[in-house]
Amino acid sequence: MPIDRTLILIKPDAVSRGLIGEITSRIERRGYIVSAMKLVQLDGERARAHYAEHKGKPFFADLVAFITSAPLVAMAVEGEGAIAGCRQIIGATNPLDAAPGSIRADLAQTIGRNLVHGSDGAASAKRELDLFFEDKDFVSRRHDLERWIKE
Ligand code: IDP
Ligand code: MG
Repeated sequence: MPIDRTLILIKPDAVSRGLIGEITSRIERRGYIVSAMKLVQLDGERARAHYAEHKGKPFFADLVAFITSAPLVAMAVEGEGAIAGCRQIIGATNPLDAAPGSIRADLAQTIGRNLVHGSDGAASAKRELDLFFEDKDFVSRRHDLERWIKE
């Protein structure tokens, strides 16, 4: 299993509900490592780039309006299988379909306010991380990562 690096966004609904700690905690307790992190409010251009795959869908305009409406937390998360693992922690897109114990099942009600974004594959993770972080933003946490994986 490779060491993945994935982009997690704690979306504006979660930030305004005071869930930065709750969501980060669930990811850290799984053993994944935060290697870059920032609080930022997106402009439309970066929001449209981030959600480019959804351009043309009926919810696209609302999605861009929402994700730019208030600050979000962006973080790079690393760990063995972390792309799929974070998607599991986050749960299915619609909270009503999400597995109990996942963030969306436990803390969200609707698809439009589902609290968290996690990259869905290696290519999208790289593309999305590049929208939020430069090389100099990443801090090596190799020793922490090795400890979690060995134990
Ligand atoms: P994901 O966040 O689980 O990867 P995607 O299909 O990539 O889900 O959709 C991106 C985001 O767009 C979702 O998290 C959700 O907030 C929003 N979204 C997706 N489908 C719908 C929909 O049918 N109606 C409203 N919003 C949607
Ligand atoms: Mg997605």
